[in-house]
Amino acid sequence: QSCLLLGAPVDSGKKRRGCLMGPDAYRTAGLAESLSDLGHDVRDLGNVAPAAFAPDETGSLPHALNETIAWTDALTKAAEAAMQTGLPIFMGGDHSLSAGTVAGVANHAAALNRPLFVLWLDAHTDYHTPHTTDSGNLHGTPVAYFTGVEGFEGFPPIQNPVPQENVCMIGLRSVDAAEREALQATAIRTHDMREIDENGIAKPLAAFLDHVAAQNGLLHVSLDVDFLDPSVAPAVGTTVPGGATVREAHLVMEMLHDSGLLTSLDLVELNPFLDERGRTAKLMVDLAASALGRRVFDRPTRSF
Ligand code: DIR
Ligand code: MN
Ligand code: MN
Ligand code: MN
Repeated sequence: QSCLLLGAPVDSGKKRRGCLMGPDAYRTAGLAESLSDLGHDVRDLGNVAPAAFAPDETGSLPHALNETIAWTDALTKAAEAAMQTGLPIFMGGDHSLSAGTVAGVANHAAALNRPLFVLWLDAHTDYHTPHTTDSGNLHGTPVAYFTGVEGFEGFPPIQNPVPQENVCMIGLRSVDAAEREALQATAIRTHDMREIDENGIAKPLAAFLDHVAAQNGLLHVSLDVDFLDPSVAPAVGTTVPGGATVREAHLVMEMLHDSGLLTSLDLVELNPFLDERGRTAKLMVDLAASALGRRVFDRPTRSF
């Protein structure tokens, strides 16, 4: 498989800085080498740059709106172009980058006349709009943007909104009141950590993957570092206790590989400034490797 690495050093989606160092942390942790070792053809296309933007006033709400819009514009185009030539892996950068990557991937899927599905692995639902956010942090808004919710004035108009029923969220444990209320009126598939505790993580994922396969869909996966438990992945500004274990996360990635459905991947919210000697960066690299075929033993058939 042809894997394309694109750096997206987006740091405008929240006030705490450091995610701009993410792409270089993934490079340092050996992402390209890990995927090459699996037999993939890997090309690092360097970092995407935002379109020109008017400077944001400090203290404006939402935070850094113009800069985030400029990133959304640039990443939409970069993602759509990259989809023509391989499986893009977007090395973030905070989660506001997914407004652009998913919009671009959705344009590509529409051109192929195939449906796009999104797997959202996150403690958070990121379903705010710029009008409902309490924090003013736009990294809490990308899912609303790419599913076509109104309230994103100034952003590139979404050309191909992802249907609600094509979005599956796993790992949820921090949902703001406005998000919960809005989400409950949607067909988005939400799986909180309690459900994972009760039934395991394979069950909801297998059901979603079967659905994607039945629809001949493309599958974009957005992996937020805070999907993981902070004890194993401390390098993120919005840690929430009670997250996925190392094995739960690898199982998700291994099942994704077995499914053969993955067509694009975001690695988001890594803040290397908060890391412990690169351990979170290395875990994220290992998870990406599992998604691209690293395994202990082959499995003859899907065993879930
Ligand atoms: C929170 C945090 N819901 C907000 N969102 C995060 O600021 O709107 N998403 N951290 O990953
Ligand atoms: Mn997120
Ligand atoms: Mn879209
Ligand atoms: Mn999160």
